[in-house]
Amino acid sequence: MATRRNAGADGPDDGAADAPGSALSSTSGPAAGAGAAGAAPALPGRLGEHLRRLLARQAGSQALAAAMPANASKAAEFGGADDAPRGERVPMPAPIVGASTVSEDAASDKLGSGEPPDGVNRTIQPLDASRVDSTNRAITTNQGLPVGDNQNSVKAGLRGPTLLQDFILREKITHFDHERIPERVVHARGSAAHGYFESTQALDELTMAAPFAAAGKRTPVFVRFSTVAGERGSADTVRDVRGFAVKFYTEDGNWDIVGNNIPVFFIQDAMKFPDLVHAVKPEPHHGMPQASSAHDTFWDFVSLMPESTHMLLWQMSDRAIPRSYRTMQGFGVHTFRLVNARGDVALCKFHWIPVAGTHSLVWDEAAKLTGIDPDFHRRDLWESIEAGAFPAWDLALQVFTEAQAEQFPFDVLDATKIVPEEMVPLRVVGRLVLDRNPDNFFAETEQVAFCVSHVIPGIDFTNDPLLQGRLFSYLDTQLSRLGGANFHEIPINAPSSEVHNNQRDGSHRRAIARGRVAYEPNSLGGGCPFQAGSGGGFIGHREPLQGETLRAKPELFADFYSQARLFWISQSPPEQRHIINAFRFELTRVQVPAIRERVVSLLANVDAGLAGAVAAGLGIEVPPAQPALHTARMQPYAPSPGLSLRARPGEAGLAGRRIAILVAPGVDAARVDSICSELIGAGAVARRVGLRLGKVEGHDGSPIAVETTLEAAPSPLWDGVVIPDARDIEETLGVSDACLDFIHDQYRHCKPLLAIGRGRLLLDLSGASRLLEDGTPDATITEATVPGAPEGASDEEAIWDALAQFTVNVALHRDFRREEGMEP
Ligand code: HDE
Repeated sequence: MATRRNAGADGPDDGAADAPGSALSSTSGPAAGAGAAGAAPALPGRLGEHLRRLLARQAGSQALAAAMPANASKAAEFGGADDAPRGERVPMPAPIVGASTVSEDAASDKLGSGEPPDGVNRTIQPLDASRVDSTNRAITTNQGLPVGDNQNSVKAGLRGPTLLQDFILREKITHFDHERIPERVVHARGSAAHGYFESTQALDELTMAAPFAAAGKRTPVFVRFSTVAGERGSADTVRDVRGFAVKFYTEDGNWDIVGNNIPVFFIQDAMKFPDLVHAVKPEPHHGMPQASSAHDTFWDFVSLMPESTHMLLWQMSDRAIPRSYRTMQGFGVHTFRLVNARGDVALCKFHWIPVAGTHSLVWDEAAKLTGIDPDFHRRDLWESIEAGAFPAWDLALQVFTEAQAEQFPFDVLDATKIVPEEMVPLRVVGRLVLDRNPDNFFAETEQVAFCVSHVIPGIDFTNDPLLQGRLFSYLDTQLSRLGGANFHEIPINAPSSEVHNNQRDGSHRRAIARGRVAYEPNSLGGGCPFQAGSGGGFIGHREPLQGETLRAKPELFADFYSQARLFWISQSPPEQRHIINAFRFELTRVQVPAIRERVVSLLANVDAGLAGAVAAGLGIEVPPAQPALHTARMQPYAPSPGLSLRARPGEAGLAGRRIAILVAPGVDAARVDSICSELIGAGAVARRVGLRLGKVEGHDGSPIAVETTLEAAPSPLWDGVVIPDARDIEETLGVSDACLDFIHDQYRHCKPLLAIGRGRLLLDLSGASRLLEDGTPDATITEATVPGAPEGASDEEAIWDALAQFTVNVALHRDFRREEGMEP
């Protein structure tokens, strides 16, 4: 399969030199320079061909070096010129001149075609190049040796010891012993998917960033969601911040927005991050608690860090227990910069807005889910994509100028502050869609390496001191987590734009760099790879700086409470109640009363009602408020409705919602079937849930299949429940604690219920009230009587009307007014 190239086409003056022997030696070259070519001795066959090509390469190198008598780019490095020039380069006289070896035309199944890979990097090919499938293949060792016996190790005699010579056993076990890599220091637990970002408008007035080049342009992405505090095997539904990290594979390289589902952070300076993480992680003496902030060291630390107060309110809100990754917002958190082709710079905040709306769990449900299904969010993401209900988010930008930022009553470099939507509106510029699950969790989700420093032309940083620290941290952490400097070559991390530089070597290097040049400037590689210059390459915006080096913060950073209060007053009453309950729960778990008091003394600066309600739950008086710093000025913000989860119910309807249909003997099988089909047809995951698997007999003797049980799939797994009419339901489901608990939990978690005919009896038995605290009917409990049933006239149409009402309620997720009559 070798493709031999015509040696005569290899280069200038090939086949001629006055010192042919020097081309055969790697200790020295010819004494004469360019133009000293003479005739090559006539050697037979391959020897002659090699000599001709060696001479051609020698002459070509001389020509390249001679064409660059000095470094013409050098002058531009000095004096602060605006433009970096493109690097000087000289056309390669012939491919062989840039080759590592003149034998590169040898070909084989391993080497490839023998064609020189001029100007290409094949390590960046699509993931197809790395996918492996073993269908119809025998087991081999890692060296490709077919394994004849995968059951027995080599022994000295049937009952004898295992022999060290069994290299197959040793290879298998050694690989197994090294299967694990260090988990992420934070965000260890996560789930990811592939998809695309589609721009809805060209943003060239604002930014050169490739994904926004044209309306309708699609850029591939890989997105990883995570919790922060828990270890890799911890539960998904703990109270925690969620990571929302997006990697765009653009033609200008990878761009990562490594954000969270909460738009602010605990601390203002990277210097405090290790302290924060050590405080929230399991306490070092006994390794408890797992994945929870409800312990002494966390609250000890944050109550001494009043800048955390704003974040604490978000973290104690329902934002920290999302219903699904599909139903949470994402934020870039820091202020970034957008840069257009003219070099104009704007400031920008990134927001991801879920198309399915912002919906959360309630705490009791979240706590139960950690036992029922610790993979609740991972499963939801996976199943939604498998079912074709692709999770989607709109990308919105808040764009503002430096001049505007100077007028804000907060500092945009302070990551504990938001830019309220009332000050800078959100502008939707595209949609993110996740439509492909990974093939392999480890290779993709675990090995993906996000770095805040991965930016592209058109995106730039600000001096947010938290962001500045992150610029260093992410690259550094990948070095130890992924085992060395070549993690960018792992297929999921490789950009889809080509990589060409002079970085070499390191553990597990995949790229085989051709040629002998690994430095810049050079003439022997024709100047390549050359500096792209400010015309097409990344330079970074120019920013005037003044002042002296120091360790301190701007004064505005000291306003710890104004935006915490803004968040508080923007929450609906149920959301405020949940925040109070979360503080009470977390602080009750704290063992040191003085720490509890210190936290309440922070809250006293936010709102007296909040502090009082939390204190009441802890059985203490509200202590004096922590002293505000002398530099702090409380700002009188008006409520910002967009900060409430209720502001964005979404537009995904039933898509991905899980609905349980309880079945018992005597149920109307045909009606259950049609309800099921109707719900599935609307995108919901509707399943028949019963006391045990198998078939039950319907009211007319026809069988109906139970798909899962009340025990295996309890209430927290479902977004709504249908209780159909069934003969003798009191004696079947009505005597089951599992069933009554199921309905009771649906009720107390404020989820929609639909009860038909005698199914309504279960509402009574479970203690569900039809009336809200204020005496008005609970509109999220829908009931229908059955035609001809003794309890009242109704018709089939009424049942379908009730189902329609139920589906509207499920799309809205919950109605928290029901909670008003309940004790926490
Ligand atoms: Fe991170 N963070 N972080 N972080 N972070 C990491 O990088 C760090 C911060 C965020 O799915 C680590 O690859 C420092 C803010 C996400 O793989 C590490 C500081 C925000 C992810 C690290 C912060 C984040 C990480 C651990 C303060 C929201 C998971 C493993 C200066 C804007 C990405 C890794 C994924 C992961 C450092 C603060 C988000 C150790 C030093 C603020 C979503 O490098």
